[in-house]
Amino acid sequence: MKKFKIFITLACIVMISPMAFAQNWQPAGDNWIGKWWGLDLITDTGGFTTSAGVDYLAEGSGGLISNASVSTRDGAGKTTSAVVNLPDNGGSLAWSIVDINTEDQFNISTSHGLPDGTNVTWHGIIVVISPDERTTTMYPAHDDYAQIWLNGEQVYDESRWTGGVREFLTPTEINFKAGENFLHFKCGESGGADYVNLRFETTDTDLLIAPTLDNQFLDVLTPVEPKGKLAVRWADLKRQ
Ligand SMILES: [Ca+2]
Ligand SMILES: [Ca+2]
Repeated sequence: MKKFKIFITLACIVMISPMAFAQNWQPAGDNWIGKWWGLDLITDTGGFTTSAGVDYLAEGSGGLISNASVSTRDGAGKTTSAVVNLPDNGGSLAWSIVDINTEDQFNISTSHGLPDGTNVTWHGIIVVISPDERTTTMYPAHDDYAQIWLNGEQVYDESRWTGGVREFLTPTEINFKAGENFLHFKCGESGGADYVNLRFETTDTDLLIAPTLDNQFLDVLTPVEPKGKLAVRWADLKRQ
């Protein structure tokens, strides 16, 4: 009888929230986000003051994507095929699932296999699925200069490093739409420690974040056009 009740309860939960159970979403709340859809590091930037003023994504893709556009579904979708070609800043750069150690003061470097890079810039994208429209707070930690775009708009611009890998200077109010929200985090490093980190409000435990814990990114989303090219590319991504 007890087993039957558990079965019925689980069956009801699965029917009510199929998305929540279908994927191993990254947890939100007070968890620092460990998986990103990241670009290979931009190199030889000349330091964070310079790199903050350059849109490497637009420059390297001939305008196909940009800092702002990859914080939208359309632009994020194009990252699966857009080449970011920067001959003087690392060459032909590719996007992939990037794991950061959220306790490592050098996670910009170590997330891309370097011990301690200098004059590099990190780019990462996540999707946050919100059950409702809400105003909440994000807590970015970074070393050095961080810029963040959400749903096509820049929402953060802070040149000062924050003092530690899980320390923040400027908690920032943001608005989520119900459904998918795309966030792009860019961070320019000059020297010494280099880290990025982000979490939302501790009460935001109902947010769902991708890349998922099993390394799925855009292919976990409901395709706009099930038979369209984007959907095909997302499926291709899943197979890689
Ligand atoms: Ca630094
Ligand atoms: Ca460094």
